[in-house]
Amino acid sequence: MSDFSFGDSGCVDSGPNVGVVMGSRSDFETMSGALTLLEQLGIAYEVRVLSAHRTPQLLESYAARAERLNFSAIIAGAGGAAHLPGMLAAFTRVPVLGVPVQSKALSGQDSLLSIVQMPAGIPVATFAIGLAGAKNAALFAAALIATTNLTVRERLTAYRAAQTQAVLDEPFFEGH
Ligand code: RP5
Repeated sequence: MSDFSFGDSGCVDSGPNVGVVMGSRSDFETMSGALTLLEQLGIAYEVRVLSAHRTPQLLESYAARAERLNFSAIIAGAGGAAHLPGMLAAFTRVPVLGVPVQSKALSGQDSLLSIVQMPAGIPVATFAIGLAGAKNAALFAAALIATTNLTVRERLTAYRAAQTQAVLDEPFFEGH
């Protein structure tokens, strides 16, 4: 299949810590924002294309696998009638971080509302539409891992410090 369907990153600890899933190959450009950050922070992940609509059985077995492997989080991106994050959350207690992918028909409003409006009982943490959401989902997964992993904590702190410094280094700050 595709080069990103079953990929694992080479990262710190043994085995993937985070699952990154998307409803279609067409979501990859958006979800690559999460992959880049996970790599930058040295967090092991695996990537799969799974669909609530097209591969429902695979979705169920993947949720069980995530629990068996004790993933810290699943980042799930989908567009349109985006049931993937909610269905995954229904099948596993692993925290699901939902990324609404920008759809053509409704610019991602449909994706956002179908991910964020979970009825009480099965939560999905929902992020911004598109690339910003994918990046922030990865940073949020890092923050979850950082509660118990000192290495990731230090990397996340350094990432944020570098981001702050980049703003302070802007020439617009001269004379302030
Ligand atoms: C969703 O349908 C996917 O997450 C994707 O964002 C959207 C369109 O999928 P394709 O028709 O491009 O495969 O399930």
